[in-house]
Amino acid sequence: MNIIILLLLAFTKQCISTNPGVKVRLTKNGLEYANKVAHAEIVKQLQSLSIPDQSGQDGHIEYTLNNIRVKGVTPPASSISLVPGENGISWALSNFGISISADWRVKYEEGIIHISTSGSVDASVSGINLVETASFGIDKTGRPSIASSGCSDSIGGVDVDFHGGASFIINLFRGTVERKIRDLLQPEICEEVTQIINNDAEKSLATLQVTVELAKLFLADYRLVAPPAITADFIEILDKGEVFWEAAVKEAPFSPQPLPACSDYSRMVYIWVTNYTPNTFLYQAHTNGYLKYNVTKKDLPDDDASYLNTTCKLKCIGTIIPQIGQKYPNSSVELHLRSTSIPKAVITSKTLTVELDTLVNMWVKTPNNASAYLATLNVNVSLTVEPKIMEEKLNGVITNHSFKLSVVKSDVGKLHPSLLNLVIDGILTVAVIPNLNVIAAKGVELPMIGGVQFNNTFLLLQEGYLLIGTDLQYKVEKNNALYFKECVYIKPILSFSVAWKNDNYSNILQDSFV
Ligand SMILES: *[C@@H]1O[C@H](CO)[C@@H](O)[C@H](O)[C@H]1NC(C)=O
Ligand SMILES: *[C@@H]1O[C@H](CO)[C@@H](O)[C@H](O)[C@H]1NC(C)=O
Ligand SMILES: *[C@@H]1O[C@H](CO)[C@@H](O)[C@H](O)[C@H]1NC(C)=O
Ligand SMILES: *[C@@H]1O[C@H](CO)[C@@H](O)[C@H](O)[C@H]1NC(C)=O
Ligand SMILES: *[C@@H]1O[C@H](CO)[C@@H](O)[C@H](O)[C@H]1NC(C)=O
Ligand SMILES: *[C@@H]1O[C@H](CO)[C@@H](O)[C@H](O)[C@H]1NC(C)=O
Ligand SMILES: *[C@@H]1O[C@H](CO)[C@@H](O)[C@H](O)[C@H]1NC(C)=O
Ligand SMILES: CC(=O)N[C@H]1CO[C@H](CO)[C@@H](O)[C@@H]1O
Repeated sequence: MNIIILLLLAFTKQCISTNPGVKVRLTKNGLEYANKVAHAEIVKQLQSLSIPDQSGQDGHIEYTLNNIRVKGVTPPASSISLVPGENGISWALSNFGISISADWRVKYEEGIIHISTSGSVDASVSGINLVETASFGIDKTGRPSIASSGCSDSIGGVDVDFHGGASFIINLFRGTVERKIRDLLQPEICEEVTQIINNDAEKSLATLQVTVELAKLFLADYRLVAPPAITADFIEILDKGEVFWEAAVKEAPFSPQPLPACSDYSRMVYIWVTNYTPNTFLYQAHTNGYLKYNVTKKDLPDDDASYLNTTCKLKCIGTIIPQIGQKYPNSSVELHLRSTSIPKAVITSKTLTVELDTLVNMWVKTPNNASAYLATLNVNVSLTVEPKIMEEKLNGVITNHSFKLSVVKSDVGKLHPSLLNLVIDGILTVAVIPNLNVIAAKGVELPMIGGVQFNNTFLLLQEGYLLIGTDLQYKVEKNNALYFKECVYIKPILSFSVAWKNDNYSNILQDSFV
């Protein structure tokens, strides 16, 4: 269930547009898988259940209950279903049972009467059933909200058997005690569960992290643009999916296009990433002057270390464009690139390309460390990117490129376009693209929780968006239990068992003793 809750952590600001930049769909298959994982985790946690000592006082009666041992647990059967009418999900647990034994001591003091008696007790509760429905909404901050919209429970049987002390008296009233426990426990279960959903679960959703920092300068906004939508077949989370400049958060002047309907439910999870997300990144990067890059000899791989030299035996700028080599021997060329217009990511059913118009200033650094201006070019580049899913991240590799260039200005005479093309192609191939690929290979996190792996994953290019479909595989690692400790849906069932620490249950015990 954590998977569901944290899927909500997916990609938002005050919702200007209702079209999402990123959409996440969790299908019935996904829900069933989440239920399976949650159930296995419940069983595991119930096996190591411990209940702390209890004590209390009521008027003249003082009691303690210690050394509480869990003797047996019947884990509940569990199922999760979608409830479109309540815009929620419903969780059903059935046939949960627990038996404990403990030592008890009761003191009664009134005036000159002092009675102290002690013994042990065996108690069991069986056939506990629970159906809880929780509805989803959206809060003012764009985070999902949750509220209980229905709960019912029943208890099959209660069995108590006291030994030692004045047990023979108490046991005379066993039937009464058992009925009393059942009457007190039964409404408490739903009360407790409702409180967990309305308080704990809501609190944990209200503090969900909904923005993620990228490259220490950008902020990916994961807030919701609409309440989570629950249909008969899936849960859908609509995220803003916008990237901001962290130092000056400002809405991009364009909105996501609507996504076409999709009736594929075979995978557990589907994620749509529209071109809005990369385009808002490119918009912010350009308008905030981030798309600047100086290519110097430091950027060259060893094999091409002399490419920017003006003097060399074979192939370098100085031999490709002889007038540079002649005017500035033994020097090194630098290219200062910056974007001149907002770059665009274009997704079609065949390719993902990034169109980038740049201005390139060429400088030369002479042996006495002076800088001299060479020329200014317009270089408009188109990069073909192949998107990939690796280790649950979306990354890419630039597989092809093309560009158009024109000379804006030259201080080294007429520059021959075909030779310049050769130089720029060389710079792109040996310096710019390899460096971009290093960044692209790092990948971006998909709106998905930790602790799951993808299986049977596909990635599809469509007009205007990427579609990722995948099954999930819960990673069986020790510290994964952590995720489920946080899991609000596990709590209700555990609370049945550990509820004794709640004062209300102390009352039950007390009443039983009385
Ligand atoms: C590129 O080099 C120029 C001149 O040395 C410098 O002013 C500029 O800040 C550099 N730009 C980047 C992005 O390093
Ligand atoms: C290229 O220039 C650098 C100094 O800028 C020099 O160390 C290196 O030897 C040169 N490479 C070739 C092949 O001439
Ligand atoms: C370039 O460097 C070489 C080797 O250091 C030197 O022999 C040559 O004279 C230099 N050329 C000029 C024009 O400085
Ligand atoms: C060249 O200038 C840079 C700073 O512009 C400096 O860091 C470097 O040490 C200088 N190199 C030489 C050989 O003077
Ligand atoms: C790479 O781009 C060039 C120029 O646009 C094109 O002719 C070529 O077919 C492309 N190659 C591949 C493998 O797509
Ligand atoms: C590159 O794009 C700019 C607009 O960003 C345009 O003015 C220029 O003509 C283009 N240059 C080439 C060579 O296509
Ligand atoms: C991945 O999916 C295949 C095909 O459905 C299945 O056989 C395999 O068990 C799955 N792997 C894991 C680790 O779940
Ligand atoms: C019925 C009853 O006693 N309810 C109490 C349960 O415990 C909470 C706090 O522990 C009280 O606020 C309720 O009044």
